Amino acid sequence: MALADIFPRTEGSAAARPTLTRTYGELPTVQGEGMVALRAWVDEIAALTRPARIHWVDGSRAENDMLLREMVDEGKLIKLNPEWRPGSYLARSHPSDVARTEARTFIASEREEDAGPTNNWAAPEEIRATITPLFAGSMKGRTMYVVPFSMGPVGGPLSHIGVQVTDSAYAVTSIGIMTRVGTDVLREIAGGAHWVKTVHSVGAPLQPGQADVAWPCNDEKYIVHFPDTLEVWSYGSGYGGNAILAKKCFALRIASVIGRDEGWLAEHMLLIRVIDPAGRAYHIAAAFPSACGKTNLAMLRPTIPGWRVETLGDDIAWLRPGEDGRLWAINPEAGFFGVAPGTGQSTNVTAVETLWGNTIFTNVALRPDGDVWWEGLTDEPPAQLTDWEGKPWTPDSGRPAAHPNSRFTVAAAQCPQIADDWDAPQGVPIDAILFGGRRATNVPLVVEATDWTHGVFMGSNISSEKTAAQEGTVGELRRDPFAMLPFCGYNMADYFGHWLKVGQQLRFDRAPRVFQVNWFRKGTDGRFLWPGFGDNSRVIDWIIRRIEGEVGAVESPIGRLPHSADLDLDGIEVSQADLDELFAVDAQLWLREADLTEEFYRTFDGRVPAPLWAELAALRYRLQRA
Ligand code: OXD
Ligand code: MN
Repeated sequence: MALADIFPRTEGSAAARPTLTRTYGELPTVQGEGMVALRAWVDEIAALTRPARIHWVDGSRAENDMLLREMVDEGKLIKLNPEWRPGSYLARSHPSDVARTEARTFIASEREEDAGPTNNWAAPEEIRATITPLFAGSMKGRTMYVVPFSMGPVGGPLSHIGVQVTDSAYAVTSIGIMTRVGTDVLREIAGGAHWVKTVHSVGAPLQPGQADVAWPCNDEKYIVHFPDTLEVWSYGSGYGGNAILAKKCFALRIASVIGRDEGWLAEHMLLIRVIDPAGRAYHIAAAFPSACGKTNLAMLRPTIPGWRVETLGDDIAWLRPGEDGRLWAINPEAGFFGVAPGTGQSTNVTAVETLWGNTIFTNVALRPDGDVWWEGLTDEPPAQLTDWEGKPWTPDSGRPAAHPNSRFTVAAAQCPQIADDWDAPQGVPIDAILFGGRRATNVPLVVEATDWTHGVFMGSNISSEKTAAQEGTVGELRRDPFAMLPFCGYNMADYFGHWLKVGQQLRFDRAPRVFQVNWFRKGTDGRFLWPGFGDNSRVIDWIIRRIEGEVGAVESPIGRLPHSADLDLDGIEVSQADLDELFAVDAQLWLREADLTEEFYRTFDGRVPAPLWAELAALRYRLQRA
């Protein structure tokens, strides 16, 4: 069935349909001045993209069920066997549309230097002239959905509102999981709340009578951010961050710009509450580049008796200095859009339990019994599967059954260890910030920054080995400052400066303590030195005892290290030799890292703040004397 036939009762047959855009269903009854501007904008986008009809999304369960049912009827979703996976669906994308496309992602700030050397810059007028003809008529034959959404609880003091227009029902149902969608948001808009404009088209108009495909998209892709007017325009892709514009486009790239102007931070961070055996609660925000275990840490099950972790968020945190001098954080999202491969019973049992039902899977493999599978879900693969491209698969096929970037989309509330108050509007006060990467060499298991500025210096230096083949070669690191390299909406050097400014808003004795962690250090024999996963709670235990002043630390040229006797290693075998290697600081190698930092800072044409250059000089001074 063509999408144009979705609503035959109200719209008449496709052949009889006039070319004029019609509105489907209830026009929102919400009144207020803000609605006038919203309607005018929706009309403007419709006049450009020429959809067959407009659907104002109300966020109701009935509406969601209807969209899912229709996508199943159209062959766009496969309904999974409800006996194994109730309320769950599998989508298979076009093989050319499987990930965020960083090379096609642009920051169109008025001035090139405001995008900085780590972003693709485009002149706003030029890129508008390029993409406007692409959007012209791009929704023909399709429904244009208008999705009002809130990042953070609706009306909350740290929350922000956006509206996405999209011609993808798959995007609508994903946004429905990842954000708060619906009429409450319209009421905020009607009342005058500011909202961010986001426009999405898969770029696959349908001619009258033309059959639709399972995953419409276009070979040409543009994901364009206009930070000066707070807009996002995304064309050609239906996948993840390219299509759920609330996530990376709004909650990180655009929000980082809003945060710069308003004095807060939009970060690529998980958020957890850690509860010690005495019942004391601490909040930790942690930034790791993609594929470094953020979701695993967000859903940690401590191996030390008496400790508990409650999940607050797994990907994005918005942090704002409070009047009390502490840093307060919310997770602006309402769901998890996690990478499936590597998520399994032994690595992240909480995630596996979260996915019991009501989940949209994309590009994972299908089992003959109508359930899903991906590499790492179980140790033994099933004997037979249908792979992510719909082809028969056996363990001998010699290729992965699930795409390496296959995903699950599921409501945060479904996580068995979600904090009861995970969507409290005021958020939680942060006690510690962790920066991590995947480093086989050099970076110790944990290092504490001496103060906020040193912590910002550490954050600006996060890096990860690109592949296993390159591990151990200092020169072949991918720098990913604050894990924000693909997500910072403005010049990263200015962003470092903004971090320093936010620090000045905090009371010196209430600012979060900053730590660098590395679960991935290897010995000279290539073995991981640290067991990781649930045992990372042992590092968190040390961090919390540092915060409480219960343990001392060893001063090193790169920061404060644990006395190895202070790490709780009860119940695990880590030899003294491995511990020594885990915390070894090789001054020569660190001096080479310092050279790389200098090289990196120099790419910003003098914009890196002086206090960070001073940190670099001090680091070199300490290393030369080590
Ligand atoms: C994500 C990412 O999808 O970081 O969260 O790529
Ligand atoms: Mn992420």
